[in-house]
Amino acid sequence: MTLSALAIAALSATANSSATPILSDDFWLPPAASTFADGLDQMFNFINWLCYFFFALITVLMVIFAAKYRAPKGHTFRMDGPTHHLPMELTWLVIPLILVIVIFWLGFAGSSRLGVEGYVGLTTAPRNSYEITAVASKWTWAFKYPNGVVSDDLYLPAGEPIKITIRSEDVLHALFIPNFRVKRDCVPGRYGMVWFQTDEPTGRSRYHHLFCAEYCGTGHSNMNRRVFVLARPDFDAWLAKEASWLDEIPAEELYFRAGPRLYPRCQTCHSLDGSRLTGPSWKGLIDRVNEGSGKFLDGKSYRDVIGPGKEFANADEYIRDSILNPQGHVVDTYSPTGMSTFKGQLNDTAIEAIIGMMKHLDEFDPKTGKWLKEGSTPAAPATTAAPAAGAEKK
Ligand code: HEC
Ligand SMILES: [Cu+2]
Repeated sequence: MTLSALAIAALSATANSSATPILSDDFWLPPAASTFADGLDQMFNFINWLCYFFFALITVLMVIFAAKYRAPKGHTFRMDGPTHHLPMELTWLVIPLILVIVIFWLGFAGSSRLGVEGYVGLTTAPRNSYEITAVASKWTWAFKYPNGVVSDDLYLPAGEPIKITIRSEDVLHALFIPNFRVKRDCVPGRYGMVWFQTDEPTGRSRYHHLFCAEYCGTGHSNMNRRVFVLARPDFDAWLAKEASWLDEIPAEELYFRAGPRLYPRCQTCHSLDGSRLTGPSWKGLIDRVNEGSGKFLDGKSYRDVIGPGKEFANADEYIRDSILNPQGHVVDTYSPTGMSTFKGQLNDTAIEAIIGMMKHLDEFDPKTGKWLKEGSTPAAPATTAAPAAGAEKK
């Protein structure tokens, strides 16, 4: 699969076909969709116009003076010109000083009268904030909710402060939601935080853009996500549904109903058609494992670790371990740091669904991971990413 085909496949796999992004018709800035966005925009505009003003003033005066005081032919320079002009020096000291103090004060402390939130306010989340954790990894986001739900897209309750704790599983990423005016680095080994409040629900038909704003490798652009803002009751319904969607699927339907919804999390690195991406293709994986023919970086073969009485009794156990503990046995010719663990993100049922999908790979579209027999059963599986699930029964 070429990179662009991969990108398109990844996009179509995560996009809720009908939802459209909320964009701006303003030349300068994206829509202001959080409570402090307007104040920050005013601040931005103030500094911006201040710069234009002084740029124009200085340039115009420079041109005028250059013309007016240009040296005529044969001019000899006077060396006894004025060296000081106190009122003028005070003017160009005091005016910029006042401006810089105003900019610093508004930027640091903010002003409730002007509706500008400063650095202090932006970095102190209200106590009653709704808390979500955003985990960035190459090349996906996992948004974790208090009840254990993990979502690919970000769903938010409208009209209350939201605090997002940010961390990275591997390299430097950055969480950027332009419409909310929030952007924060995800530094490996550290926690970051943004908070904001957005009052207007988008519903499920429109969304705000969310980006990774730090170039983090070839799959960087696969980290675009959607932010849906729902009224509290709808949000609660979505959250409850997400918590149970896997459990509601009968075991024998798991691999084709849940598999394609989980596969987008693996898609940037694992193809289904045999092509080599960051990780080994899933095509033929089960055979490699069953025959024991594969090799690991440390020279051992699959035969050495998989089989009765060995480290893994069977293929399922090995694959499960590869997902929860990718560094345990690294596949030959691949990077030991190529995959981050899915511990805490995929439960046993989810892993069972993925293994089932690997075992029935011929039933899935090798490009998109869609189940090819869709429509042949009354219960059509969802093929979008997990979070779109809530949209179906509404
Ligand atoms: C960022 C890239 C990346 C993502 C995302 C990723 N993997 Fe991997 N995966 C790798 C790499 C690299 C390897 C080979 C190195 C190793 O074994 O750790 C690998 C190896 C594996 C293996 C062992 C394959 C073999 O041939 O023995 C399995 C199974 C696996 N991944 C499952 C998954 C599943 C399931 C997901 C999604 C839930 C996933 N991976 C997401 C990069 C990734
Ligand atoms: Cu990134």
